[in-house]
Amino acid sequence: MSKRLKIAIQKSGRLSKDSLELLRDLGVKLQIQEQNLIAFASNFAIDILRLRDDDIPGLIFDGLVDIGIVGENVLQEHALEKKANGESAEYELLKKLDFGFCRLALALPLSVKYENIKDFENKRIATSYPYILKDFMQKKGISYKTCVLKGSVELAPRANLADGICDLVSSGATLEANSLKEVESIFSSSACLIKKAGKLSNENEFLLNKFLLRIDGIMQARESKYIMLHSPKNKIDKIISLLPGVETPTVLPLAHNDDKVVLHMVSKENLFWETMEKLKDEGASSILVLPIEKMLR
Ligand code: PRT
Ligand code: ZN
Repeated sequence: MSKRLKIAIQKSGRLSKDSLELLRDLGVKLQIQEQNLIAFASNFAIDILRLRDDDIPGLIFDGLVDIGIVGENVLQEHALEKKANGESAEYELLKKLDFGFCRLALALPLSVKYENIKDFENKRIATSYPYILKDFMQKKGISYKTCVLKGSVELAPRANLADGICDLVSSGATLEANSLKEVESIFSSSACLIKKAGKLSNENEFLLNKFLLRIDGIMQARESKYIMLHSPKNKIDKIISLLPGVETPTVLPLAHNDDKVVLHMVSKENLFWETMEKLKDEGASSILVLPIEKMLR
């Protein structure tokens, strides 16, 4: 068993920046050399492998790296492919992360009328995700044909290669730019943290548990806000009731003002302008909403 924890992340692409940022937020100090596949942490026994995202699930299934950060779409596609080939694809999903959000969706040209999934019967669908598509269509009992493309899937209908597509969508701008409309979302995805099956060495298990606790703290902090405001003394309960997910606030006196107090509290949700306006209507003033960097309960 390796003494150093091997973590695989995407080298360059949509998940790279957030993956590196997560490692840095965890306190891992890294010197990245752009051309190097591997980076060593200076303050933990960790090696970071920087790879194509498509290579990460296989390395986890084969137990060659301990931990990986990859999109659930890529993970699921590779797991289904392995299973279709009669091989096992074992891993442990440790955590869904709060970046890389997208969905795999079926889309058709704007000019094509769509009622329900049966409209795809015997149609040809272009995709880079043939196994997730097959799994979905089998469950729906639809026969269809595929056109497997690694890129530029959205161009397939116009090039007469396919009737529709099954591709990743986040804002929908790419579909719109290609005169396509989303008609079914078949798989929701975000980046996730996965581990190879089986036990790690004691040292690595210890390090991983430490990181998992820290990730909880980071994710909770990202969702939470620190709120400070001045409240009329007789409106404290009303004001707290307007705030989402607030725990017991700290109440402090306000210098030279006996009618108002200062409230400090952590809200588990973001605070929208509408709520701030309601707080003001109830007499609150000097409302400050601050981001929280870390949280340990
Ligand atoms: O080089 P490597 O193989 O590592 O990277 P890659 O080119 O295969 O993947 P990359 O970096 O494009 O995406 C990595 C992961 O990011 C994906 O596997 C998803 O988990 C996630 N992700 C999140 C997305 C998107 N959002 C996304 N919008 N991946 C791709 N897209 C593409 C989509 O394919 C389409 O072309 O963006 C276009 C649609 O975006 P919208 O905003 O126009 O809808
Ligand atoms: Zn890829």
